[in-house]
Amino acid sequence: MKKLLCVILIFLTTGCTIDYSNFTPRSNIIKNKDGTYTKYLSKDTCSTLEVYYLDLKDNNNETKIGDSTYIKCNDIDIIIDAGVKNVGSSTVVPFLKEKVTDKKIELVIATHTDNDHIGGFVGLSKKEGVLSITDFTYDYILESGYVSDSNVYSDFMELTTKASKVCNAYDSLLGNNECIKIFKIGNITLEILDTSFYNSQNASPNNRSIVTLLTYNNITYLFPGDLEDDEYLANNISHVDIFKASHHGASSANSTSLLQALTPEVIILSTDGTNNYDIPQQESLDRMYAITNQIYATFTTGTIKISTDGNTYNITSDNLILFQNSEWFLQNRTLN
Ligand SMILES: [Ca+2]
Repeated sequence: MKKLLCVILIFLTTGCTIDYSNFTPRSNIIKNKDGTYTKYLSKDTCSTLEVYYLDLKDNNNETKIGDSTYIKCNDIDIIIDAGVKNVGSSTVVPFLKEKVTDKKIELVIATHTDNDHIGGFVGLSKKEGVLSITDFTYDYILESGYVSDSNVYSDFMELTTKASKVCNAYDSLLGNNECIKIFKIGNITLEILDTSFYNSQNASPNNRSIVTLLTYNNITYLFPGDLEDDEYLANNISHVDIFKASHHGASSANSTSLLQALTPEVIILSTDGTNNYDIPQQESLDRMYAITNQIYATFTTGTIKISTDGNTYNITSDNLILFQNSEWFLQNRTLN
């Protein structure tokens, strides 16, 4: 009783000034029956969901191999990966400054620790990357949980402290620490899919990639990072409409089993055509063209935008050309 009187006295003497400015209603997070969590980034759906596959140009205007995908629905902004350090500063940061009008990125996903995925979060200096944009705030960061000994990884992890919450893939899949498995924007869902590797200490960084599936009514997009050993995923997934080829289209990923499970209508290759790995190789292209002819590569088209109202989708870019009709393909690959 004495304690209660003290609380009342403090309440009265401070003039009842309670600051609600940082108050986040708990009702936007739901615990599911299986122990996982769903978070509503917004209760409202947008009329048009926009997904951009960025052509990652450095400060010499040359495309570099890497991944960066930006998702927008009204004021909800999601970025998946940010390319290497240079393109993060030269391409991704200016792009986000233009697109993220409310200066708040609700969700950042770093699929795995390779430099061509997390370098751009750090940028050319730690003040010039995607996680250091002036006046921007970052609500939630999802990272793979793989502990790398690289400098870019330690710089990236240092910057994650800017976010309100940071979770790894394994905790998200299980609902540990109230980490989120399913993000919702109205009836749009972005779900983390199991790959069997999120808690595997022996798995490579590529296989530790966080895989996410974006669904807006009838239209689906898959973002697999650089996952290479895709048997588990292939056995647990069905058709998607738009598939960002895994590992930039490398033949070490994108198995026939996965492609046959997905039967994608559209495949996006986020690569540069000049890298030392010869990606995308003829072998993986043969597997992809056995499924679909609608394949586009960011380095031949420029940044690709695929927008949807949930029923149909629309693909645009500055130079939209099917990969098989591009100069690069005609000089370097064949349709078998
Ligand atoms: Ca926002």
